[in-house]
Amino acid sequence: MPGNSILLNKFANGKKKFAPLVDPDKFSLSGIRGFARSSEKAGVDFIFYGGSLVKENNHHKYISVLKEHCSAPVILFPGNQLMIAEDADGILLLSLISGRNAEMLIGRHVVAAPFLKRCRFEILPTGYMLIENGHPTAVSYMSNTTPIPAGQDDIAMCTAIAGELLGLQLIYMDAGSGAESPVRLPMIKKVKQSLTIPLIIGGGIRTATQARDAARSGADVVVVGNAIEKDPSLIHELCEAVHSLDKS
Ligand code: 1GP
Repeated sequence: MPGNSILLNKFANGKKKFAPLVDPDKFSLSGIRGFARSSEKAGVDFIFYGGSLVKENNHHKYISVLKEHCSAPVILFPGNQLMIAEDADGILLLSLISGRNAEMLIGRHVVAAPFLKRCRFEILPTGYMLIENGHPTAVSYMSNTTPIPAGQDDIAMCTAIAGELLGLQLIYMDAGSGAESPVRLPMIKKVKQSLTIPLIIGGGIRTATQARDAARSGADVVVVGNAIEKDPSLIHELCEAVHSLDKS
């Protein structure tokens, strides 16, 4: 486990958290600025930064703008090793434990390891689990892996437990960007009950009700990307919906 665990402690502080996801390819520089300002105003807990296929290499500039206008830590959610940007506060070092593609379980990590070792940011070892949602997503195609079937809660639970036993520090269950439907609530509940490490949920969440339900079912962190890209004003209500559970 990395020595410096300020971010990890923040993930594990027992409070419900909201993280908007920025796919840098989908934002102009002024769009990123607006996004950062809205995130600051809404009081988001983290900004996740990345995507399964990022074509531009403007990370230095974009992350500086995010950090200039928002105090929330910026955490890389990398699709590949080209997305390692030192300006971030941390990186989800993803091992795709729902799949059986050795490259995604360990191969890419070997290539990235010497660079990661030199980076000053915090490394968050994360068990990444793709959950099927009705149609193929960019991430299942790009990772060449089959997601866990939507109704197979026991497989999801056992995969998450295996991830924790292997020493991973976070579990991220993702229905995939733009998923038709989010991860089902009974699956979130079952996985959460079996874990002692924080659970991140994302993919296909579009409304405040869906965000609140995911958090209420056990998500420690709720992640939303697409819906905010389409309607940036949503960031406030999504964040408020997740945070409201700590007040009730
Ligand atoms: C994708 O979990 C994230 O990896 C967010 O998904 O873009 O569908 O919100 P959306």
